[in-house]
Amino acid sequence: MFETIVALATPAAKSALAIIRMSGDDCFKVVSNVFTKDLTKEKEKGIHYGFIKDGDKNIDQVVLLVYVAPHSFTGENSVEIISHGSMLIINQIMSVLLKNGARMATNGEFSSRAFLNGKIDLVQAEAINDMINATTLESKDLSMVSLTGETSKLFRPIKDSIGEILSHIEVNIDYPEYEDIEITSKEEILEKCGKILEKIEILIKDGEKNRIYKEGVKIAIVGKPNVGKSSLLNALIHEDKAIVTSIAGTTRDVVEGDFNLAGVPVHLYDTAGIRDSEDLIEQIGIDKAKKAVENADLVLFVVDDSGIDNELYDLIKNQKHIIVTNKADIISYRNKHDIYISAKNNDINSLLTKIKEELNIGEVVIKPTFNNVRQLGILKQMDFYLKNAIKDTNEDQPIDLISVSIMEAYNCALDLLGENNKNDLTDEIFSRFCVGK
Ligand SMILES: Nc1nc2c(ncn2[C@@H]2O[C@H](COP(=O)(O)OP(=O)(O)O)[C@@H](O)[C@H]2O)c(=O)[nH]1
Ligand SMILES: [Mg+2]
Repeated sequence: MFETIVALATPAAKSALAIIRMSGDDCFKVVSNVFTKDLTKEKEKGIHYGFIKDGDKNIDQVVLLVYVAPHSFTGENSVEIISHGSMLIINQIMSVLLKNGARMATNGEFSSRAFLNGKIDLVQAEAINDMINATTLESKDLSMVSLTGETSKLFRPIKDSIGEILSHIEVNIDYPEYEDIEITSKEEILEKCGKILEKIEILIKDGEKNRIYKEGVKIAIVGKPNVGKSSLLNALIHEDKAIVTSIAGTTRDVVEGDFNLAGVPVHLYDTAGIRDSEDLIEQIGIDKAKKAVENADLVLFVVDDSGIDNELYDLIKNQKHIIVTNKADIISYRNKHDIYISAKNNDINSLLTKIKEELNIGEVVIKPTFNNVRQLGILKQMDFYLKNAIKDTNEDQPIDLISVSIMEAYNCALDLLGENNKNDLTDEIFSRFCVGK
């Protein structure tokens, strides 16, 4: 029995129309309490026009989209109320629905129900959330592939073949007197586990390549005061976000900005010139800058013709970094292998190319991949357990020990698609979704 849940699916802001979404066993009954027609008696479910009422009072003129289970996103009876997009109206409709038996949906509860009712698997559910949160087209397109179920389809045969090995091993354990079965099985285990491992490793490799489009990268800009760090941030994000002056110490706080680098969402941190300072406010900025640098995937170490600050360079030299010489427009000499830019003149293409090279950003290949942290983590665990199984088999360990590792790999496979302990696992995942999705 699923309670009837309700949420606003469109932004809580003034707009032409708003969509209030409902789902649950008693959904039609709840809506009928507040609608001009009794939906439970209507033969045609589809689209209905009428008024939402609080008692005798009309609240708004609306259109209802009525979905009958299992033909809805959640797999339950569902209604979408299309109302006028005023917050006053939306709040009134919501409160009259709550008064009549619905309750507010929690984050991701609609998707969670679709999952629990078997309409989508966990990878598809995650894809919906990833798609809503995508900030580049490439990242959205990658999620779209998973949303259609392509990614899960790719993985199911792998899961099934692990299950098959397990059932063969069961025969060996249950009938140990047939010694020749065990000998063939050992070879079989090695061959089959080897093949599966190969496939898993390809999935990990592809996923790692695409992960960057989902997660994005963090780049910190570091350098002495006045070398042009803020100018570089502004040039990269095409916006005058950080204040640029010729006064050293202008940037006190870390200024952040985003841009799209060939489909990869890049998050930039323009740091305060890191130097010893008596000024308390500046010192706080410097501490924050150091933190941003530690967390960065790449550091742009900006210099001008005043040379390198070695103390500062020591701070970042063990991290992935690029030394960038700025103010190329007023510097006449050139060292062959260095990167020269002019942030002020937006002449930064050589740096963009170098960043792509350092972070391995090429053309995105849109194909089914497991590319979020959870999915890749599980694939890596599977890789570990299968390698264990192969090692134990090679060392002639007892078959029941080998089967423990294979069983672990199988459990991981179930986790990946969300077929294990549905309830515990998903609460955590769906809580990251928006309300109304
Ligand atoms: N000639 C020249 N001046 C620049 C360039 N980039 C920045 N500047 C100047 O250098 C000064 C310091 O720039 P700013 O971006 O505030 O440096 P920050 O302290 O490192 O953030 C400003 O006067 C900028 O106009 C550049 O590419 N060429
Ligand atoms: Mg600055």
